[in-house]
Amino acid sequence: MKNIGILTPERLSGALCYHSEACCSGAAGAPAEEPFKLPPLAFAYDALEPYIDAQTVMIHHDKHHAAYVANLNKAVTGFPGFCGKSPCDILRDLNAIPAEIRTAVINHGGGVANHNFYWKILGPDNKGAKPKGELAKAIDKYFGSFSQFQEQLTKAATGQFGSGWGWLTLAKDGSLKVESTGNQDSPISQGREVLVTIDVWEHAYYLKYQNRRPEHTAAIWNLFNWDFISNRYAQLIKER
Ligand code: MN3
Repeated sequence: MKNIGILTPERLSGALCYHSEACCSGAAGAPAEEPFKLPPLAFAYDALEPYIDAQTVMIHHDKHHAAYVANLNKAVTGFPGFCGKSPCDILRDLNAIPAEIRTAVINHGGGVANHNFYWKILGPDNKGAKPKGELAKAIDKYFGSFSQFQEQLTKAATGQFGSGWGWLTLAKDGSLKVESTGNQDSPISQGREVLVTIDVWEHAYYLKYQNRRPEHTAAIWNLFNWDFISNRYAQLIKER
């Protein structure tokens, strides 16, 4: 059984952790491009209506997500070794990050990786969709049923104090876990793979839901792309 930690999400399911391939090509060590890029959205701003409104999607992606990318590029400026690495690769080994920029890279790199993943698992027309195949079986095994899993993840996301994220993660031993993290911390840094996430920073829902976080965490279940998530899980366990 291979260690699941060696898999890169890019290999499994496309550019979950977007970075620039061209950044290493500058002369005399000067990067030709900044190492990290903002992945474009795969859908229109209004595609997630009525559950997430167009203005929220636009500001969330074009301003907040973009700012994490810009700030991550700024943080690593002058530090070699980031070129060609994805934010996920970097977050898997926090001790390898130079101490003086470690906090900035955890915060902004987490912001980049978490949002890259967030936009990947959401999409229109997923209302009523459910996990499929091996993932459906694993959810039943570890949580009892889909509805019990849904209840646990909703509770973890809603109950996260302050800003953060709710997650479904896959541990190295193959078990599934519902958890939450504060700020932009990623379960990737704890050796787990991420499968589902709910962003509970206020910027993710405030324009439409104001202080009503539970309404947002209930509505987002209409948007999860279970085909993508189930395929990703199947690939992750196949490679182990
Ligand atoms: Mn966010």
